[in-house]
Amino acid sequence: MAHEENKLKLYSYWRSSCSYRIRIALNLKGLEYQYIPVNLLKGEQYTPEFQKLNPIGYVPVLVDGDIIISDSLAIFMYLEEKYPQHPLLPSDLQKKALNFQAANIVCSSIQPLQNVSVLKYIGEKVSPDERIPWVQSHIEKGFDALEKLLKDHAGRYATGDEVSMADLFLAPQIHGGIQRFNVDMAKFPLLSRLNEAYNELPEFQNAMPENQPDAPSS
Ligand SMILES: N[C@@H](CCC(=O)N[C@@H](CS)C(=O)NCC(=O)O)C(=O)O
Repeated sequence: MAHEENKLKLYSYWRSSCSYRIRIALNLKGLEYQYIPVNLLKGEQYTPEFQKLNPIGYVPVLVDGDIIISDSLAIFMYLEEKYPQHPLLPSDLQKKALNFQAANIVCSSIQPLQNVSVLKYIGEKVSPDERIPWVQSHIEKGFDALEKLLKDHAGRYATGDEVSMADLFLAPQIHGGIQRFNVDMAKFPLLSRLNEAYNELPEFQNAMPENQPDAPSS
C-alpha cells in the first residue's frame, strides 16, 4: 500500500467538473491518490498557499512528487504518458483527433462559461435570474455540436466501444448539466445514452460529486 506521503495528491472540489475528469482518469488507471479539498464557495482558491500551486486559482491541481500540474487537460496528458496503463487515447489518428475535439468543446466552449467566477459576475452585474438561462444556452449549444460530431463514431462510449478521453470530459459535463443546471436531456439522445453507460462504471460512479469526501451530507 502506498504511504500517504508518496501518493499522488489531487486538489479538488466535489462539484468541480474539471476535477471530476481527473478523478475518473485516476480511477481508470488504478492510481491511489490523496484527496485535498479546496472549497471554491469559501474562496479557498484565492489563498496564497493555493495560488502558489496554481496562480490562476482553479482546481484541479495534481502533485506527483516534485511535479505540480494544474489544468485538467495538462493533467490528463501527463497521466496518460506517465501512467500508460489503461490507455485513454486511441492510436487511430482520426479517433484521437475526435477525442481532442470533443474534450475541447467541453473544456473550452462549455465549462468556462459556467465557472463560479463567471456566474458570480453575471449574478452581480446582470441579475441572479440570468445565471441559469445563460449556462443552459451554452451547454445546449455545445451538446448540440457534440451530438452531431459523435453520431457516426459513437459505440457504447463516445468514440467507440472503449472508454477514452472524450468520455472523461463528457461525463462530468452531462452530470452537471442534469444535476446543477436542469438541462433538458430529451434533446440529446446520444449524450443521454452515453450518460447511462457511464453511470454503470464504478470508476465513474466513484468520481461523482456526491461521492466525494467534501460533498455536503444532505
Ligand atoms: N481549464 C481549467 C479550468 C479549471 C476551472 O475552471 N476550474 C473551476 C472548477 S471546475 C474552478 O476552480 N473555479 C473557481 C473559480 O471560478 O473561482 C481546467 O480544465 O482545469
